[in-house]
Amino acid sequence: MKDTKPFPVLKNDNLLRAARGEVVDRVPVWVMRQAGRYLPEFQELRKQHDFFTVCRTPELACEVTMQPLRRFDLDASIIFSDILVIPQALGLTVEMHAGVGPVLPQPINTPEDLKRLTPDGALSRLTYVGDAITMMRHKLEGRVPLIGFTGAPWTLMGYMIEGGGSKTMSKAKAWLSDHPEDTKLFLNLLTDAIVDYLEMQVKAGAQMLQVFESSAEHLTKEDFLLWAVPYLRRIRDELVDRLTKKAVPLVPITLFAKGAGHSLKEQSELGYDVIGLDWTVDPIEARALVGPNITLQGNLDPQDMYRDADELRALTTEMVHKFGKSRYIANLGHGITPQTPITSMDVLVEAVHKAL
Ligand code: 1CP
Repeated sequence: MKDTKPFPVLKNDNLLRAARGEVVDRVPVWVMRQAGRYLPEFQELRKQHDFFTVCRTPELACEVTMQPLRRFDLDASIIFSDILVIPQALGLTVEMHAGVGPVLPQPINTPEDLKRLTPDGALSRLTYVGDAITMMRHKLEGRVPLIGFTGAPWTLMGYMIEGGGSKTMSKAKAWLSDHPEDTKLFLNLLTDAIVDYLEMQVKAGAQMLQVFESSAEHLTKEDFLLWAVPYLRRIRDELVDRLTKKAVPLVPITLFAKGAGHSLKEQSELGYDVIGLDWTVDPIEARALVGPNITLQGNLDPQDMYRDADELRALTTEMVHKFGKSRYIANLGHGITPQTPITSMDVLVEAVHKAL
């Protein structure tokens, strides 16, 4: 039976206030992949359960989501899942291989293969994510907001064609020139599934959303504007439209397009509340490009987490000073890496909170 109890009142809403451009008590901080392999308790749980079993079992997904919050004074939680649950819901097999990452044994090789995808009913195969979100909202007891997320169309298309992660995305990029019309069909199909999925997450209790366009780094600026931006725009516009029509309160949305620092101005014109920056972008230049009405998120180099505490503290403080206290959410410039010393998390979080 669905849990219909009202959610606990939010106590620390600094993340949402920063996203909306309101005054914060302290600069909010969370870390991409904050639940994950650098935590021994995550590794331990993963020995007992397959990756997608964790995603599909709300109790396990909530346990893993909670793990970093038990250790660190973070200002947000992010539901444990993966961007590849959408390709799965569209009918592709996705396996998680230890030390390798996701593997799709029957990728989309040709436009003909798009017929294998099953968009009808895809959302009904993702209800477990909504169930985990609803359960997590209760378990959080209002401590911090809960973020939901999705992969963006180009990034998902890349994994679905390459059959997993790829250093070059060469096969997927070949589609852009060899099959432009089929690429549009593919990206539109993914966009539709993503809008459904995000709407479901908000209705289930997600208080903020992040769209991961992690593979933007493989595209030229011209290709990013052609093959990523229109679909990112449609995701945001259609989601806002649907939620508004159904009188569901809107939540802030973050766009994280890794490697797309060349198009910050263009990103800032898509209607997203927050733009996530990777570590290659200078905070002061980014602010000048996006203007005063967008919140920025980021962007410490994940590699800095391997420095000694004094260096990490100094770099974090310097970063926060560059961004300032208004319209800023502190984070790394990409996911925390598996070998990161756990103690660095405390140094990072404390340095952010003390910087201003
Ligand atoms: O065996 C394991 O436990 C695998 C490690 C792992 C984890 C912990 C993977 C495999 N995914 C996740 C969780 C995950 N993935 C989260 C959880 C919430 C949190 O942040 O704490 C999120 C948000 C993701 C999103 C994700 N998955 C992205 C976008 C973010 C990013 O890093 O750019 C991408 C590209 C993926 C694909 C993926 N899943 C896992 C791996 C190792 C990868 C990357 C593979 C590659 O491209 O090489």
